[in-house]
Amino acid sequence: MTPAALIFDVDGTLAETEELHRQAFNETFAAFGLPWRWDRALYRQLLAVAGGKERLRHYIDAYHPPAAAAASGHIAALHAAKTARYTALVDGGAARLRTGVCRLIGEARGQGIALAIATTTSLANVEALLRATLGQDGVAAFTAIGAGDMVAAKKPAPDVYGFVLERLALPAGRCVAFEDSAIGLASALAAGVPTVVTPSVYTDDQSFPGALAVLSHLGDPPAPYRHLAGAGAGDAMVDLDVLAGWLVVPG
Ligand code: XBP
Ligand code: MG
Repeated sequence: MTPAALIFDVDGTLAETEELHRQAFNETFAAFGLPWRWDRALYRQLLAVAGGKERLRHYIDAYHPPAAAAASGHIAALHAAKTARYTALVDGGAARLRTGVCRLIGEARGQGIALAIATTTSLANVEALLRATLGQDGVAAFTAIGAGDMVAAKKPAPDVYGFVLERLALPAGRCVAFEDSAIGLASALAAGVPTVVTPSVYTDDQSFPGALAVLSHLGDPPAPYRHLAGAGAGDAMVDLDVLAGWLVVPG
């Protein structure tokens, strides 16, 4: 069954953006005079909490960093400054789409298959990334965008997928989600959306039970994916025909 819509996670899935988020957080801490620095090992742990504001709150509560009391009342301001830094990095061309993403999005657009976004990151970040990588009409190519605080509970809760499915007016089982993390997979599966996982630099140590397929990336003709688990052992890239073969026709 050809999918009726493709729903993409953003960070780690469309592009390897987490190092840019980390850089934006650290530059913001320095600009606010906070003696905090998130190195890669710490950031890997902090990514267990989705959403920048939630991650900051968790860091303050769980790690008791210096100046936490003064900073706790300013999480919204810290996060707004971080978003401005992140979008400036992306506007400047610092992010590029992962292998196969542009090809699959182009194929879906060509065949009139709906595209959607389900992410915990802020809407401004999503729009900056889509514009920087797909061009000025990149945002308009997506029928539905679920982002940031549009829902009450972030991933791993299913809310953002529920939000997007409602706007697409499609049943979950006719769509395919693309995620890079265990919490993203949990969110999509809890909403009933079959999910392809392409682990990213910060999630390559996680496991993905219940995924339709786990692949190194979506693949392109000169760069076949590495099959990691589930469907797709004999294929080289994910396209609409391949996805149609993986989707179970509802009985
Ligand atoms: C990944 C995230 C995000 C970003 C930070 O989102 O957890 O929180 O790290 O984004 P996803 P904000 O994989 O769902 O795209 O600072 O804008 O919240
Ligand atoms: Mg992600």
